[in-house]
Amino acid sequence: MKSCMRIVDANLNRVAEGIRVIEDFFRFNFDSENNFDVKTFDNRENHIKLVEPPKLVESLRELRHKVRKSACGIMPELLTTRDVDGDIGFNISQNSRLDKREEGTLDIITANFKRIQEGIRSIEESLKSMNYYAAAKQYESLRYTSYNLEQECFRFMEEQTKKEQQKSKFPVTDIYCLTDHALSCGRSNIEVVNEMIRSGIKIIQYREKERAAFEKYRECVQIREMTKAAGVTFIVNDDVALAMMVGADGVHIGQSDYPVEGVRKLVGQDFIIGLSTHAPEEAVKAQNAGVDYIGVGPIYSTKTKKDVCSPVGHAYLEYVVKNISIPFVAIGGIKESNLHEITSRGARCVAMVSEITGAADIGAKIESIRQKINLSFKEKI
Ligand code: TZP
Ligand code: MG
Repeated sequence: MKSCMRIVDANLNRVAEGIRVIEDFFRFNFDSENNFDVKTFDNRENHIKLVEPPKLVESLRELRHKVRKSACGIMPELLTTRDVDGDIGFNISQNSRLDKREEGTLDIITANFKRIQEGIRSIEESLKSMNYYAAAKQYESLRYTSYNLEQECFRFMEEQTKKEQQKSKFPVTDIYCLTDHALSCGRSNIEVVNEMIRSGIKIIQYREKERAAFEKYRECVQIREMTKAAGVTFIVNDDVALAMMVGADGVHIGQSDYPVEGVRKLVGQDFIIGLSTHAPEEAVKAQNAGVDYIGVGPIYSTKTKKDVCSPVGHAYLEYVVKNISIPFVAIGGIKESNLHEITSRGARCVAMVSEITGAADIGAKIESIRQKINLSFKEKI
């Protein structure tokens, strides 16, 4: 009896604390209407009416109160049997790292819902063994409430993530392709771009150093048509005017080009601006200046870019993965053979020039790289 009371007491605290963690998350992350778009919460595809954060917080709060209240009949016994110092679980928990969370709030929400459900189940069983059958049934019903709430919270989070991804002008994708006629084994940029699009590439940059302006313009007009028809994001390297003239989606500039603030004035808010960066200070500055994505590199030495600085190595990539929240692409000397060194460090999007434009079979190369990237993400999960 005493041990069952201790189990109920410990689990009441565990469950209420678990609820509080989730409650606080929804309360403080979505504390104003600016942080979530109420109008979009009608998920028409699945005919599910999404529950908004204020209502979720209210329901969580109600559940927490019921968890506490349903045990008020045995509260005196619970407190007299409590023996924190005698709990062998404390030392075990202090010495374990099983509760270490991956970064990200989803992990915290998941773990705490599991804590709530497991805790309630434990309360139910102990109450039953002490013959508090009616109370056990009350807890059973609270456990079912928590299953529903878990689903509602996750639906909301999923929708929120989708919205955020849509807000970002940079596509969620794995490979960022660039052109380079000199490294395309005699194929034209148009042929190469065509292969890239056929292989499902979602973002392509026109990068051509050795061409006259008019020739570049002609190619870009054609690539714009092709990418538009395929729903592929089209970026032009270096030349803001050319990017705007051909109606590209964005421009990619370097550290010694016109400053981001100036370019933004020209291109407007809806245009993508990408910026090459080589060091933490440049990444932070780029993020603050409102660029839409950064290039991170050159990771390795490369012959493709002539005016290139020394390789930045893995340390800078690791810095960006950890500290920068805007999209980024790793670039410079990346091949299928060293790809794993990049993706295993958390890079989601990899930019390659020669490895893809120079491949005998561009489609097969992309497919093979893509498979390796997918495998690497699965390893991380
Ligand atoms: N910016 C930094 S390195 C680089 C650019 C455009 C060239 C990358 O080419 P490759 O062939 O993938 O090494
Ligand atoms: Mg440049």
